[in-house]
Amino acid sequence: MKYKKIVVLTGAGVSAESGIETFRAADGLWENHPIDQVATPQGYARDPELVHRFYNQRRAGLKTVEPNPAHIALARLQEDMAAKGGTLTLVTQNVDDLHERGGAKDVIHMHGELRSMLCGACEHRWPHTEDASPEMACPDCDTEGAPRPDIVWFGEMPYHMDSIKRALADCALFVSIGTSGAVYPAAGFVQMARQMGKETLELNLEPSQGSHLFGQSRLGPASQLVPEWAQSVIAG
Ligand code: BV8
Repeated sequence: MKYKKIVVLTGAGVSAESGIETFRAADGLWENHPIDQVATPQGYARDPELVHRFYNQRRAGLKTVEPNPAHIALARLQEDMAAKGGTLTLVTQNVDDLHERGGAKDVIHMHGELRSMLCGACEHRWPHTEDASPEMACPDCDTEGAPRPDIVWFGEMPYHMDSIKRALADCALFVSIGTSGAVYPAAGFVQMARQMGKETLELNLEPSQGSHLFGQSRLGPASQLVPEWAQSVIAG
């Protein structure tokens, strides 16, 4: 096995062919909402009803989409590597559940998940797949209006950063798939990997903002590039 430990970072591009709109396709508007209205704590404080509606719509959308060959190939590679004593750590900026539904395990959702709610009062988290509203009470501390989408908004600290940094330090190869490299700290992982002497590969539809930082950059749709790459790793 050429690589015993691989870290993969995915972005909205890996779910695009499943029919989930990418973050930047709509030039700064996200399903017709300015980002600062729906993906910042200030936007939530200003209009919690609007923000809950925005996430309800995306959470409901999960029921209408399926994992694509890229999600499935990553899960298979993770399984194959584990069977040979290797590790594929899957870090995603996506808040959808397609990696899990494609078979991936221990997915690190650094920007949170649509299917989870977070209590703003007691920090309790719980699985939530239906609509949410500002009137909801926390099932743990009963505080009304405290539950919010378990999503990392702009200006908030992404989740699991310590585990991600440890995985990057331990890996032999860092692969970035379907991300524009526009949002930090995720966009900075390639720089961290390079500084630690890791091999780096980008699989993306078009050059990302960080393409020049990757040892290799392959352009094309994830549903084609990812299965091809995964096959080359298994055969390698
Ligand atoms: C932080 C959750 C610090 C929401 C998201 C000023 C003020 C405040 C902060 C900042 C600031 N300036 C900079 C920052 C930092 C900021 C940032 O990076 N801003 C950018 C815009 C400059 N980052 C943050 O705020 C982060 N937090 O810095 O905290 C801190 C420190 C101490 C203490 C407290 C805090 C938090 C960032 C997380 C924000 N939340 N999502 C939600 O999802 O509802 S980010 C959002 O962007 C999504 O998660 C998305 O995944 C992510 C990145 O976008 P991409 O996934 O890359 O998607 P995109 O559409 O951009 O690109 C898709 C790519 O796929 C394209 O390249 C396309 O070509 C390709 N593609 C398309 N189709 C295909 C394909 N590829 C292959 N196949 C295909 N078929």
